[in-house]
Amino acid sequence: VGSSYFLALSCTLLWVEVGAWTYHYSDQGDYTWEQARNYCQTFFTDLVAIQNQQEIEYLNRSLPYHARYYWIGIRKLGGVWTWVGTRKALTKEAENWALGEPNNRRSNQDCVEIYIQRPQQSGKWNDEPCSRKKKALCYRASCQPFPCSQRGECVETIGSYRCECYPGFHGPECAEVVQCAELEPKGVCSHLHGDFTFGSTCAFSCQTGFALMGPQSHECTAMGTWTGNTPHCEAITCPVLRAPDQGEMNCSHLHGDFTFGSTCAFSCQTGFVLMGPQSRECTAMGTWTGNTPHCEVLSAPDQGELDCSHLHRDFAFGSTCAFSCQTGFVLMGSQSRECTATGTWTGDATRCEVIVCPVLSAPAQGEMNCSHLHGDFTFGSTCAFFCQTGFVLMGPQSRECTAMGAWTGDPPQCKAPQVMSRHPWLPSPHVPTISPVPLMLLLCFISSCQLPGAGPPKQRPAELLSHSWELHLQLHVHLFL
Ligand SMILES: [Ca+2]
Repeated sequence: VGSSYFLALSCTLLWVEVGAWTYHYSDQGDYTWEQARNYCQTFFTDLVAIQNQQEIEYLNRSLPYHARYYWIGIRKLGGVWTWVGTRKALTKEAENWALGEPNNRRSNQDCVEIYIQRPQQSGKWNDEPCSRKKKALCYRASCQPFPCSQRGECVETIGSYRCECYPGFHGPECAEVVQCAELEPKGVCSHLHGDFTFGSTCAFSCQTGFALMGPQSHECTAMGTWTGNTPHCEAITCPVLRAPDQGEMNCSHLHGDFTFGSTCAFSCQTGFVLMGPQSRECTAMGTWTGNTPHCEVLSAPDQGELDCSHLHRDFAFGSTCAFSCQTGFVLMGSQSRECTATGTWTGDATRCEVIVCPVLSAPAQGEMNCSHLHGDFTFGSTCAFFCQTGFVLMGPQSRECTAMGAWTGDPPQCKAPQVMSRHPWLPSPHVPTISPVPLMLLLCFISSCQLPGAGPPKQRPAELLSHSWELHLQLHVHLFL
């Protein structure tokens, strides 16, 4: 340590230094306890705080004898002996009183001196009135303003200090951080003090189709271990599948039995046909694609027929089945299927779907009454039409959905009576009731004129009249056409 520092201060004080923590005492004058503390705080850190017996022995050996002895940093506060530097009460274990002290003579002994180089009880403490003048025994703290890397408690020792590191830190200055093992698999980590050290946290997640087993987040503890167990990802499982009755199942597993990525293929025994998907896959949701397949005997579809030819054995390898549908139905799926060498049928399931006609509606001022054989407005459906009272149906009374997907007849209409004047068998005021030709004929009949080859007239006038009426009607029809 520099001797210039010693020379600069030696005129006003004496000092004893061991390592970093130094003791100092006033050389020029004596002070009251308050003055002594002020002096110490001004030039050093504070009045000494005696921490152990070793320290006491050291001070008693190193400091010169002074008849009034030295003030130290203990004072009675609220009736309790207190270390003024830390404001902590003096503990029983730390007490170092001289024999018969503290005696509080005259009831005003509230400050503490230390006997140095005294014939008896040297190094011990005595309570004294605070107004007495003694030498100030100071110390300069060794702990820096931000000691121990701010990762520990700085403890003053004789001539030095020691760092009591907080959990997770070590080394003389607590500069070292407790290290944890690197994690595998690597998560998304954040590091407080360094890669995979105390305070580092790592979060884990799994790829699609995998579930994280164990805690999602891990922390490096002060012990250098990670919280929780090592996580791992497991493939998401799907329910276990079974082969269909009269069928077989063949699965391939990517990550584990019936887990994400597993695929199962289905087939049916000879003579049976697979209904449903040929294969299913376990998804990331833990569910299978498609529905449960099952095996069915190859049979004619509803409203259809099956015509099979067998090469070797009934419904065995080489068998071919052709499907057809009844009139009014259309074939959906495979028209023919063949039993292959692997025992499966080629093609897809066959069904017959009824032919659909356009939807009909009732005419205006009318009603419709339909009966459906296979489904609404499909092949075989018939619809009957009616008009409201006072209206007359024009067109067919009923229509039927044909196998061509079309309706018989044209759409009927309900007409009001006034627009019926042009009806052929009703007299109209605007049309002459008798035209010249029938009138002539009528006259001819009435006058008994004979047509060539005809016998004598037998008809009576009434019958003749009805004849003429018929003629008249026919003529009207011609006029309208
Ligand atoms: Ca005393």
